Amino acid sequence: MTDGNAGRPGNGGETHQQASGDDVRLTTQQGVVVGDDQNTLRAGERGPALLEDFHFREKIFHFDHERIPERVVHARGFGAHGYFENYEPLRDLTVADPFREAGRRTEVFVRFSTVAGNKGSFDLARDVRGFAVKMYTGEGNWDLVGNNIPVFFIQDAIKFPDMVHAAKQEPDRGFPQAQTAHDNFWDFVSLTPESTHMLLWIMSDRAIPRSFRFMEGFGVHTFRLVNAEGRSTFVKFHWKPKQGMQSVVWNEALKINGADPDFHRRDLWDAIGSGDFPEWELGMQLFDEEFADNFEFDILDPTKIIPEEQVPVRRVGKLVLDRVVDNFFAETEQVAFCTQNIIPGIDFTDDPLLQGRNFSYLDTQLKRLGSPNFTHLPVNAPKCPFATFQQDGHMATVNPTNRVNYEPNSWPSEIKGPREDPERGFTSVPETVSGPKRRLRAESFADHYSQARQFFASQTEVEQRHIIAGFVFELSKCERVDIRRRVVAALRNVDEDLATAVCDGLGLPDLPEPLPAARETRTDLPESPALSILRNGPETFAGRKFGILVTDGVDGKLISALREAVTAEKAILEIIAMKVGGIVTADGERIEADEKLDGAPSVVYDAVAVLATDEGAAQLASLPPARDFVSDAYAHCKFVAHSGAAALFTAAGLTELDAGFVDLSAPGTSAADFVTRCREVRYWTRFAG
Ligand code: HDE
Repeated sequence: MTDGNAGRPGNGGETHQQASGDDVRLTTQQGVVVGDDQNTLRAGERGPALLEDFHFREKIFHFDHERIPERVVHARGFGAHGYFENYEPLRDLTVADPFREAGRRTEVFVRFSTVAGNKGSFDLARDVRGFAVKMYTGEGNWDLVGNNIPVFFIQDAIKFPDMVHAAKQEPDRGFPQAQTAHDNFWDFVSLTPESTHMLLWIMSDRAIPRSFRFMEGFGVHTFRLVNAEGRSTFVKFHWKPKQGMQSVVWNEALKINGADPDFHRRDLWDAIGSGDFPEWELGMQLFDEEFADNFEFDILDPTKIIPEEQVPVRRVGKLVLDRVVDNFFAETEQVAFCTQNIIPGIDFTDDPLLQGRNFSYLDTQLKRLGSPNFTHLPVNAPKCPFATFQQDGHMATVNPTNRVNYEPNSWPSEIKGPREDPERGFTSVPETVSGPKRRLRAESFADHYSQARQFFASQTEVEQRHIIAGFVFELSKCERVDIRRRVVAALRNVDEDLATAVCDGLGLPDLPEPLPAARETRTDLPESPALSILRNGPETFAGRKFGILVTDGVDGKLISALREAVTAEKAILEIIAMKVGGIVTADGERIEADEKLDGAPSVVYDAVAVLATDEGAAQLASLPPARDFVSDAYAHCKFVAHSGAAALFTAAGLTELDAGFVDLSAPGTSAADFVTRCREVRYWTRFAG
């Protein structure tokens, strides 16, 4: 017999390929060949099931235990493998293994996630995205467990359970799912002024990214790099997407969640599968004690950034994701990130949030994965040599085979086992710490509004209006008027125009008095253009998705011209038709569709085209999904190419087409020029609020 179900986890518990072939027989987990997998063993034709049916019992037993607890936060995520490639040696700064030589590659596993939703929630929640990177370095695993937003809601880890409870479903009713648009969240944050800066970020387009590929990542806390002399340099880590930044608009997010709840994971899967490997550059903001002492805010405060204009981001290498997982559960679900996983050359700072995280992540893995041996799982195991005296425990698969399980010992060298190494081993920066033992929030953490103001001021007008709309949407879902008022009262400390616009959007009868502030808001912080997505918009349409809605009888040459232009731009093209079987062009050529119209609304594309005959357009005009296709494309400021679609536009109420609409059959227009315009991604001139 061949390897059957290949049910032989090796010593490392590696995943295995499901065997297949004509002579592969189904077995139990004990290797006994199964004779009948359709019927339970029973007494009599219609009688009761028998307890001795070991195959049935094993099968059901295993099924009953398939689930493990989902992560308490960041439950919904998607992972991929890749590598980090270092640009130049950073030996003056750090001894950390990945940064030692130019061109050095380190294997990585990355998991992106939303925070609040359960495992089965939709991808386009308004939420922070996790950006967790595990680097399997030559000197141990280094986990940089970051987010796509560089600040956080709270300054002390002791508030994390409250913050997360408030954000997630309300406990009596178990909803709302994956959204902060409810009373508990806004009640908590409006009583927690330190969250204000983060609120501006999550009400901005940063919280509704177009996909994981188009967002930045941040380590959030200040860390340290340590060189061979023991000199330490402060560092903040950034991930910069090579694809550029891009977000959806909120109305699109709402619709995408219905049309394709897996929008982000599908995007990553498809991009990697098609060989369009997403890339980010690792950036470092490097600074010393002197800068830290003179900076306007405390570098240990995780509700603050250091503007890039003040400390530039040095790009030190690139992250490439080039392999999807073989098995979602084994890799994406079982991967265990721990902020405490650092390597020689990198060290923590006393950021109180980071200190608390260092406790939480190890603890939570035991709950989730059920055993202290979760490091034996292939996705979690280091890829460098490792040797410990740790043993036993549930599901131990890395087991000592000789007599010695302690040190010091005096056994001969063949069996004495590993020893510590003061030269090469990890050592902490010998920072001097002293002070009275107290529960205290540092005075240097007390300014809660100045950087929120700076963030708002650094946005384009379009982005500012999105932020205002975000606040209005979420607060309109709060039942309690006093909570809405309290948020507006806090926003008055950020920016009067913002507060007034939100107040107006909520229809409050009067502007509430500002909340008392521990520190007066600084109005002198300069704008930081790096904080805006639109000011740093992509220069290319590469990696984006273009949808063409077509009908029978259209000019095949128009489709070919668009296909050519989109492919030349390294974007993806999909054909949408009334039937998935496709259409027949004027020349009699059959073109298969990728999607049927009502399964492919324009919200899942970055730009669209409608190519129809008069008859086809009249048919489309009678279909609600077709009318939505164009009216949504219009409302979401998309570029639209068209030919012969007038009847559809009229039916959708689009009587005056603006410059974002390009008639491909008009003289002087070309598919190539149109696709070049799509590099702007949206025709914001149309934006009416
Ligand atoms: Fe997390 N966080 N976190 N967090 N976090 C978890 O660990 C926690 C925070 C982040 O894809 C948990 O394995 C505390 C900041 C990511 O597997 C848990 C505090 C940042 C992921 C936990 C924070 C993050 C997590 C839940 C406040 C950005 C997903 C499951 C002190 C820098 C990792 C798990 C993955 C996951 C605790 C705040 C990022 C419970 C106590 C700030 C990306 O341990």
